[in-house]
Amino acid sequence: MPPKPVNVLDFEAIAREQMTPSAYDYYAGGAEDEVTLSENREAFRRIALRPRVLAGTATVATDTELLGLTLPYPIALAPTALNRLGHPDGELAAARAAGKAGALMCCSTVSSTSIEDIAAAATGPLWFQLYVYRDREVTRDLVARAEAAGCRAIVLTVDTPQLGRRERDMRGGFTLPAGISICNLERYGTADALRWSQTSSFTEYVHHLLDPGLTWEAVSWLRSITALPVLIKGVLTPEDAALAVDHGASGIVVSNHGGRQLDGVMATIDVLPSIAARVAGRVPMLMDGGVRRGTDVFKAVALGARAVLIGRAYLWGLAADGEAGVSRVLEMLAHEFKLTMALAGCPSISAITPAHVSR
Ligand code: FNR
Ligand code: LAC
Repeated sequence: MPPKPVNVLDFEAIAREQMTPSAYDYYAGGAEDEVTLSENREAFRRIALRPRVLAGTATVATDTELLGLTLPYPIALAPTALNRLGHPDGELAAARAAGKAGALMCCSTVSSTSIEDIAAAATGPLWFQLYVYRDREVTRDLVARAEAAGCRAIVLTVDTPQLGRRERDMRGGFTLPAGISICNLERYGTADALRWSQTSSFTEYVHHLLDPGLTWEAVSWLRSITALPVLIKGVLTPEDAALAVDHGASGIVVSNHGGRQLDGVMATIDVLPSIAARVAGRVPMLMDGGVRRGTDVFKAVALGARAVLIGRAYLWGLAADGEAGVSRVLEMLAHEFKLTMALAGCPSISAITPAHVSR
């Protein structure tokens, strides 16, 4: 590997050199003008820290409780499609790295490795991210398989009734390279998946297969077919957060899909406080979007997140150096977060409060 990466941004530079341009663009890109993609980062930069001193931080504890799990730190792997675009070991490398750290990995429906194979490689906790297919029997079976594989929660993504316009992918004609497929879906008849892999775009795949007309009914339906906790991913307003709680969600993921769906929405870290106020601790809240530094994790926790999910950050580690790269990214972020806690005067997670940031 080229020069030793010392932070997540270094990993992105290495990944960019090593990946094909179209795979890099699929990972890195956002929708349309990528306003939200850059806002997710900019918004973190606008928030300043308010450190307290002489707070006794010789030891700092980062362990975090989340829906029955004890995590080593409030950083988990976000569901991201097609990890084998980044590295031949794909999701298996990610699962092994997460497992070694005891970190939580949320597996994507549209992974390039089946949920069964990921679960066999995993030694840490897994969640399953669900896309609802037009065919509810396929969807029901996906949920049953996730349960059977040992996943501890279902994360229903609700911001993708259609795919956002990813113009980098349109320009680059993004398609699946030979040998990579959406493994979880293969057994239901490969026609659509095959057609996509040979000739058409990811947009077309989503358009053909995913249900574009979901309503809150889907949440009730999902809760009726599984005993696992259901989290709702893609909430950006207090109104929808309240509806999610009313419909029995066990948790909320404040997310704009990393700026890949509706361009022009607010940065997630900016909407977090108002959503936290409405949810008022009734269910745990997670957030994702733009997390590249331990200070970002700290800001998210200060503003009400129980944990953050990292998408591109781990994908850059994966693309640069497989399992070892994902491990390094987790270590870097965990180390930076712990250092931030020490320097900000917070010996434990519960000591981090909104008063530790200035907006
Ligand atoms: C995603 N994301 C995503 N979300 C989801 O619910 N299901 C999925 O299959 C995917 N796939 C996916 C692929 C790639 C390449 C990226 C970058 C993202 C969104 C992901 O879970 C998360 O919301 C964002 O990645 C968070 O932003 P950052 O951390 O990438 O800035
Ligand atoms: C994406 C979909 C798969 O963001 O969630 O590409």
